[in-house]
Amino acid sequence: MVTPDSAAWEPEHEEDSMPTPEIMPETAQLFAAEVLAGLTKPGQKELPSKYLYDEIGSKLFEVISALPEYGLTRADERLLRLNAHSVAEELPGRVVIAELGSGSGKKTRSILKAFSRRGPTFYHPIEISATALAMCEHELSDMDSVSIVGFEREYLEGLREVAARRKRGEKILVLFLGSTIGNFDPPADVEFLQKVQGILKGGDALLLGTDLEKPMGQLIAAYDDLLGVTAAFNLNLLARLNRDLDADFTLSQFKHLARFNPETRSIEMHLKSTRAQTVSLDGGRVKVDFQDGETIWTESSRKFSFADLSRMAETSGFKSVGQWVDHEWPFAENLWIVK
Ligand code: AVJ
Repeated sequence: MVTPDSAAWEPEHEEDSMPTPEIMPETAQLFAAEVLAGLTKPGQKELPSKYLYDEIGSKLFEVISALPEYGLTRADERLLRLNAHSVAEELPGRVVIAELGSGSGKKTRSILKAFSRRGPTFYHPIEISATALAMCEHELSDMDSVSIVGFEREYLEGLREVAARRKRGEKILVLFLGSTIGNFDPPADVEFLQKVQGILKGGDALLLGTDLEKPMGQLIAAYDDLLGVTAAFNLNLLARLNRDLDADFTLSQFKHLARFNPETRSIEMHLKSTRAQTVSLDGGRVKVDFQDGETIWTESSRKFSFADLSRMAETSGFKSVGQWVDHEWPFAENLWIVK
């Protein structure tokens, strides 16, 4: 794992013997700042969904992925398993693989396998969650012809690092799987893809996993499962603020809510305050008032149409060269090349 050169970051320790920190110092500052901004902003309170994935959240997401109601991860994995070779065929030559949000690393295996048949392969998972990064490095450590160098960074920062290390003649393939792009509300989705494109060069590629539109009932069931795992995943965000930001949320006074927003065609997760209450953060230095029934918006998960996908490729400077679709759980892998 590569860690930034920061004076605050115990430089006297060796990287290998160092315990994996939950969060880097500058990442921790951004975390506190973004949480505060989201909870004190006028109107709809919100928390960035990227903070759902601390150790407990990452593990709960693994469980969600195994639930019968939630077919997204299995569809993603199926598509990659069946089509990894077709993806590799589209990208001849030397290819370095960078992944935005490594997750557990499980679905990446088939892609790495397809590329490593050609020879030694470099893989750079980029993650702000130390837990997810460690899970991924562990999961893939048996792949002898794959060298893993992970970056505990924000996506774009990590990708810039990968691009800066590029050797002559190498192409970069960026994996952005699991429909994480659906968590970026328009126009942030296209703006993000434009930034990715801007870091890359002509001929580099993006493999983008996108969840497709499906009946609302199926979506509600997937994001409000009967066992309450998604509810726990969502509520854990408040537990995390209690742990990491010295907050005092009473978890029993917030309720998980999943609702479909037809305007944005996304499933939204909220945490609803079941009474009027005041919560303190930072050991009492910050107070946040909640009205009875007021919600914190914690995630949007957009469901895409094929028209959305072609428009997104076009406006972000990519050319689509392949698309693979799962029909059991409508989902698409899209292979785009930088124009
Ligand atoms: C991992 C971002 C794809 O949006 O479906 C699962 C996260 N949230 N259940 C999604 C999630 C609630 C998930 N992604």
